[in-house]
Amino acid sequence: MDGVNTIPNIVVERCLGARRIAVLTGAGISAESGVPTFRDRDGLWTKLNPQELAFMEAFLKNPQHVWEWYQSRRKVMQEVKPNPAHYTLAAMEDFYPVFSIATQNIDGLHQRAGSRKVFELHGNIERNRCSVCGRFVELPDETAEPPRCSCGGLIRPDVVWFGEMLPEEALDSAAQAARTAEVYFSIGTSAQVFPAAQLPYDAAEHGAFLVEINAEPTALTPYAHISLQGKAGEILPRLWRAISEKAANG
Ligand code: BJW
Ligand code: ZN
Repeated sequence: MDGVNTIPNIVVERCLGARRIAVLTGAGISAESGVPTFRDRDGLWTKLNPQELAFMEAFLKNPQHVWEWYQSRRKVMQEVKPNPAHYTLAAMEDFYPVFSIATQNIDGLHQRAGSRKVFELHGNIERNRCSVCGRFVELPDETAEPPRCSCGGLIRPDVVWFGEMLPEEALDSAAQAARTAEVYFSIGTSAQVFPAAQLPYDAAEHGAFLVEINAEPTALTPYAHISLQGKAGEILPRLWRAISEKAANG
């Protein structure tokens, strides 16, 4: 089995003593569902150039190219299913009085696993909006090229590209959750993309016990109180089992 086998007692204790838990997730939590990550060994950005795909300038220069990439990723994301990491977080939400997930993922897998309080920091690939007036538009799955809005603007996926602001309400809610959490989890993110990557630091600065769960060390690792290295889909269920057993047996 990969990674840590035993969950350190301090993590179990801190989780048991907490009423407010907040979580940041990234591409790594969906990797075991079959959604590609961005920056690790087989990540998308090792094969594809983000400058050509994840900037508004790229979309305006070659809308068809960007549209086709998102259509192919939509197909992948519609076909995959949540994994034990998503389901564990959904179960935890039922246990804690205050529990929320800020996700950088656009795949909707947390909601499909049953999580209710999810702040989508980078949008959702299932939605489309006008790149000029912002109007949301429903489109058939097989739409082969980016249509035009009634205002003349090109329709784009409702995701956040580099240089764009994050949805204000989601970011504010995520920041508030980070500042008030007693335990903060950073799961499956390389912690390189801001402002999302700032959240765990803010949480720790405001007194949260910071736990990282990631397949490999990241820039955040030295700042985490505990860093659990391995697959989220294995570590999270193990952690939740340890918490539940301790809660039952004292
Ligand atoms: C596992 C695992 C398993 C694997 N279990 N773990 C210089 C120039 C231009 C901009 C900037 C700049 N310097 C800073 C900026 C700002 C920029 C930024 O931070 N850039 C950095 C890269 C330097 N940020 C922005 O531009 C943001 N907006 C912003 O700041 O607005 C203000 C502003 C306005 C004007 C000018 C400048 C600033 C927006 C960021 C938008 C990011 N968009 C993307 C694409 C979204 C849509 C899509 O998916 O197509 O979001 S990029 C991509 O990265 C995607 C992700 O959400 C995001 C984060 O990636 P994540 O989730 O961390 O994935 P990975 O792959 O990096 O890491 C996965 C980890 O999981 C790895 O560590 C694995 O080991 C691990 N793992 N399997 C556990 N089973
Ligand atoms: Zn429009």
